Amino acid sequence: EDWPIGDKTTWQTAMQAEEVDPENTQDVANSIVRHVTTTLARQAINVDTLAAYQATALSVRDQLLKRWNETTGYHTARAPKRIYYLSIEWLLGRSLDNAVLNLGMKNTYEDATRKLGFNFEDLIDEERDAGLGNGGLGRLAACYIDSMATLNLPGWGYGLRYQYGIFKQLLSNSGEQLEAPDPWLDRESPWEIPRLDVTYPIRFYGHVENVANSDRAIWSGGQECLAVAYDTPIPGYGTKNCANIRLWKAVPQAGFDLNSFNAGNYEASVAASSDVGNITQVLYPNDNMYQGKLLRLKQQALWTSASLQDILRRFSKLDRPWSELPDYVCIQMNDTHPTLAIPELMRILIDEEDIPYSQAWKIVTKVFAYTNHTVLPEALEKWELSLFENLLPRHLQLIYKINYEFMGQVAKRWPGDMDRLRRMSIIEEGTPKYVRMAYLAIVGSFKVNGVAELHSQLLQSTIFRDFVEFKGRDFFTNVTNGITPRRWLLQCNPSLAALATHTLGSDHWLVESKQLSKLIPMADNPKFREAFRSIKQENKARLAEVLEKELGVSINVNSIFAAQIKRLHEYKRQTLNVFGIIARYLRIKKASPEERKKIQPWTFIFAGKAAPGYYIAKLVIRLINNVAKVVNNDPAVGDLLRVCFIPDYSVSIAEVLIPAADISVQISTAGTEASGTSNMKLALNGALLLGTVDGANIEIAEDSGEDQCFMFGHLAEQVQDVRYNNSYNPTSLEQRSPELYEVFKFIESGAFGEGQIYEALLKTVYDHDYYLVSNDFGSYLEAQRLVDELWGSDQDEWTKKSIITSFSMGDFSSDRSVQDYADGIWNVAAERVPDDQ
Ligand code: B1H
Repeated sequence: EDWPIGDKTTWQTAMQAEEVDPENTQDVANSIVRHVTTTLARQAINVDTLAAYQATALSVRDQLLKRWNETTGYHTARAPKRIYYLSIEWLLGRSLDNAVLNLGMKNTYEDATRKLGFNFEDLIDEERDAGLGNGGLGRLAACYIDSMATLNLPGWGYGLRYQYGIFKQLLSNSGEQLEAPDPWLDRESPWEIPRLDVTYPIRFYGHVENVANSDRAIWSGGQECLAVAYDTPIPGYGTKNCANIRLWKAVPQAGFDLNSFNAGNYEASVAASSDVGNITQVLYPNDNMYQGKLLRLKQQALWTSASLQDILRRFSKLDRPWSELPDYVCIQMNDTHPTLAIPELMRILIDEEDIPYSQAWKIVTKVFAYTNHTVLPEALEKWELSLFENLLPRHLQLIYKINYEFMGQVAKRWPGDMDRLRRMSIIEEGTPKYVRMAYLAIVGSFKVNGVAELHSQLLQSTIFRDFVEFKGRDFFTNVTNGITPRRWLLQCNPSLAALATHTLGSDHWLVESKQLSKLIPMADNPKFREAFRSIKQENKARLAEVLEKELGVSINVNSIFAAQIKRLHEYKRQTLNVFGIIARYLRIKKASPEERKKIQPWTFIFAGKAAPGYYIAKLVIRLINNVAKVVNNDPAVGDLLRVCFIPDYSVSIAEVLIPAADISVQISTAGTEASGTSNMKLALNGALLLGTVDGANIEIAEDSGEDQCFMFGHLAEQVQDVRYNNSYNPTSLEQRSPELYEVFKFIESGAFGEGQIYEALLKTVYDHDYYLVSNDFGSYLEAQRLVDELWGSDQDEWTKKSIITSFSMGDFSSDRSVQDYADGIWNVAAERVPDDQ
């Protein structure tokens, strides 16, 4: 075959000279030192740990790029159907350790860096987290791209390259959350490849002219800017395949205004261009909470338009008719944030490709699928119509048309049912009017899914009920979330991973996680139990050291480590946890020496951020920290109780915390947590579930067996009634829960700083108690009592349950989730790059 350019032998010899043998320490050292001397322009005498990290990361990046190129080349040649995962959040964390593990080069890199005078673990710690997400939704995208690469699926992610990720959380002396910017790109990221040549024009505002006798319109004027691509290669495990996340940065249109010599307004035009750069400045720090800000709508518009232009450019090169787009392209929408992609694809097909409306709609509705992540009403996106009309006039016009056609179909099916039309309309009538993004996403998609069994059921019986009647049951489906076992076992808990590999005689479980279940019988093997227990103990000791150093709290490593690590939100009920701690504290203080012997030692660990504008969530942080101060310094407590709030929770902190937990605290009000994923990570690392019957807790309890779990609280089906009673047949808090009443009186007495501070927080429980804190408090304490009993009476039995839990989690691998998507929704197949490629 032809060589595309220059002399083939010269090219190939040059490429071979660059080859690094993955087992050859000197090869790897050469590659690191080459970056020290050239890319970083330093001498050996001048290399500190940071520089060593940078050179090492650049060397690993070279390996990734080789695979990236091979994968891209192979997929371009094969032209398979591709999956595009659109997520406004990518919570990647660090990349170095994960990359060398997935490449199978960790040992070589450890050896090479040691020979160069560095400790690989120290280099890992130099990396800043890529915190381009809030919580579960953003981390899910990161796990899914890891699985797409590992499963050899031709998949790309698309998102935004925020200059500032999730804010840095600091704590004031009074225990309050403070927010500081996270300048994660200050020393540049070795993991991103700027593609300054891959840019697309984006338009905002302007006006629309309809073309007579055509569905077309011409949208012009307004403000134009550019989206520039930055790629992050994501290596699969045990394969050459490498996926890609393409993140967009907003920049001013080249030459726009700046080149006009006669404008006489040089400074104003420079200022106007910097305005555009604002668009991708910062991640919105809300989790499960919608905030209708214009800048966020601009982010969504830029991201969806650039991604679609990129996807369509790739499709165009195949030279296939537009009607075949759905045979080559599937777009998965991670929540409603990318829903603008639906009218944007319509706009491109109709206005730019001159395809009639009805034909365009047929194509569009075969391309998109939508994942819903929440039933909480305050999280459902609905944009004020006026905002839309101004910024995206053509898109609004198309949405009107889409809604008009849709309403016509509903009216035909249910003649005269005006209430149904009002309920199902994409446009919410009233003052002001809104665009309901979830409805637009449903109408424009071929499949909609929830993220755990219960959640998918609830979607169908509550917020999307009308749409189930209209679209039929098969239109809605479930794909239970998952987590990557590479990061969340192999990387974060290497000793446990090694024990699994050693006992199974193979590390195949890393790509076939169901294999882990073969280890369940080892729960009956005393030697294995001892090995498992000592690993947990080491992980606890490692965490205890961090807690003592960072928080100055003494830790009893033989206490029950109970972790509640997640965003602060009323529905997640960190309140239940902290009120339970206060009740325990009161009990310890009152206990006789005899009673005291029965109380087991606990260390309660919290970590998580509150949205900066979420007053109640911030009050909860303040309460936790002030309870910690009192409890941790009361000599009467002895070593029976500690409370730790670890500031600035992140993926890297999770990696230290999760392997050390004995108890996983998952206590959301039933029916509110769509899935949860920290529940899976903690269980995989052997923590027993203390949880409500909610989200994926239910499936975790099913798979590990109820015997292994401590479940409590009202069921989802009971919540409505209890809530109704709390509001309309109110009983006093004292009647609902005497234990909680006592806790409240104690808080109000000023035990944790002036009682008034917490008034607004306590009032939410006194009054409506929307999240059933008082209604579940008694059974929560009872569940804790059962934990105490097991821990105190039978450590061996505890370890058995821990082993069973851990190795029953095979089904919660994101490989299983992504394979479910590939088979049940995307209809895409693996395209593995051949080893000899
Ligand atoms: C989840 C969100 C979310 N659900 C709006 N919804 C956002 C909604 O910035 N916003 O506007 C941001 C995030 N996040 C979480 O998704 C669920 O609460 C978890 O239960 C679930 O495990 C996770 C992944 O599916």
